[in-house]
Amino acid sequence: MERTLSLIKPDAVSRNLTGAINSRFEQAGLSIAAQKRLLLTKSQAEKFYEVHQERAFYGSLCEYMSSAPIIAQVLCGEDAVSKNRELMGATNPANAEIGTIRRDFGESIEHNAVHGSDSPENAVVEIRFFFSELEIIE
Ligand code: IDP
Ligand code: MG
Repeated sequence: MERTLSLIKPDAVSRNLTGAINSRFEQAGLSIAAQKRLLLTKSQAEKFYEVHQERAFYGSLCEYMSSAPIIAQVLCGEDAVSKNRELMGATNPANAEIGTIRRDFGESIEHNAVHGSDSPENAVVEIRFFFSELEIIE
């Protein structure tokens, strides 16, 4: 069993797509081991995305991610990190394969519906950012 951090981003939460996105995870065999709705502060978003701080889109991304509620969740299952990345599709919805979450629900390269950890090592760090061990029930 592996864990990954998933975020349903403001664009998708505000369009009531949480259930539709969660059903993609569950149909693919990923369980939701923890889930909560939260509104990040700008500085929390900056901390979460600090690896991108040199990128041109960093300011806009952090502004966006703190603009409205998100859903944070821990997905759990075999190869959860790579399975979730496959379900998500490419960063830019326009380049994502048909049937992926970003292709079907993303609005733009920034407003692309979901975040998913990109490695098991980063998943541990990202899960710890949002959840205590007590909140994760596999
Ligand atoms: P990922 O989410 O597919 O791992 P990253 O390169 O880690 O993609 O970028 C993090 C997030 O930053 C993306 O999901 C997207 O919301 C945003 N982003 C990435 N590239 C751009 C860009 O060129 N313009 C605006 N936003 C971007
Ligand atoms: Mg990334």
